[in-house]
Amino acid sequence: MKPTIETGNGSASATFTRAIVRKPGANFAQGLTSVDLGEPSYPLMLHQHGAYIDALESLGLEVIVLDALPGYPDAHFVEDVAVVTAEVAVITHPGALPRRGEIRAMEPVLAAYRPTTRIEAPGTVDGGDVLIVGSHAFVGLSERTNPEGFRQLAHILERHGYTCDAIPVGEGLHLKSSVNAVGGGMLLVTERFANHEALRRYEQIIVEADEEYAANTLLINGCLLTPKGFPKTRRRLEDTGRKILELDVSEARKMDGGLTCLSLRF
Ligand code: CIR
Repeated sequence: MKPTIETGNGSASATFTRAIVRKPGANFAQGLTSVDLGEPSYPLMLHQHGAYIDALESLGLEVIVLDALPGYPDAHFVEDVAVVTAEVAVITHPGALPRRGEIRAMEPVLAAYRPTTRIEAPGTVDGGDVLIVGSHAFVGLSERTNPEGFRQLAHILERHGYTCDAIPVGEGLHLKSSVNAVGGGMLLVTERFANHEALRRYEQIIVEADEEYAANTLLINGCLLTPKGFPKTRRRLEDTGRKILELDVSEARKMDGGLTCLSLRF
């Protein structure tokens, strides 16, 4: 029987025991970004990344910290290179060409914990587009994840008892930029996704337009990690009764990243 599942990138276990993170490289500001929020600071990025690791450890996770990957300034956004469930680690074929080489460094790490399998070209998938809630996977179709990638991923996950839905992402980088699970079968969604057919059966907390970034909130072992600086969303999250940890991820945000993308949890 499949274990009770809250959510993940996702791992299908209710309780995460491990996370993989990668130290940001000194060249992290040369990564891909679509926003102009000022010059990223490497010392501050390292500090915020350290606080992120501390938060994961405080929630009982063993954190595997990989070294920065020379030549891959986005490689600390490890979520995009794999989809890890209780049964399998799917190594993705990232949608962005400059990030494709990151998978070579992640596959042997995950092979120590799970059987691995791969998304193959012409399929592309970024882990940031994959949200697993219970035994259901929502997969964003985005600039990074294409229909063929979805088809391959669904084929793999369905063999392990999951059902899958494809959801067009439209604007925004990934599905999880806009939709995340906050426990108890509840979703945190931006207004744009609130009425989406596939999401309607879930109770929803709707993030207000001026706090959209806070939709990238991460549920770990009953605690919600949420980005610092979004008071209205924080208050709504407090209503769930869950413990809240606020983390400043200003430097990851400058590079289109956030709380979910900085780790693989399983
Ligand atoms: C990229 O564009 O690929 C990186 N700069 C940001 C990736 C963020 N990943 C995520 O949200 N899962």
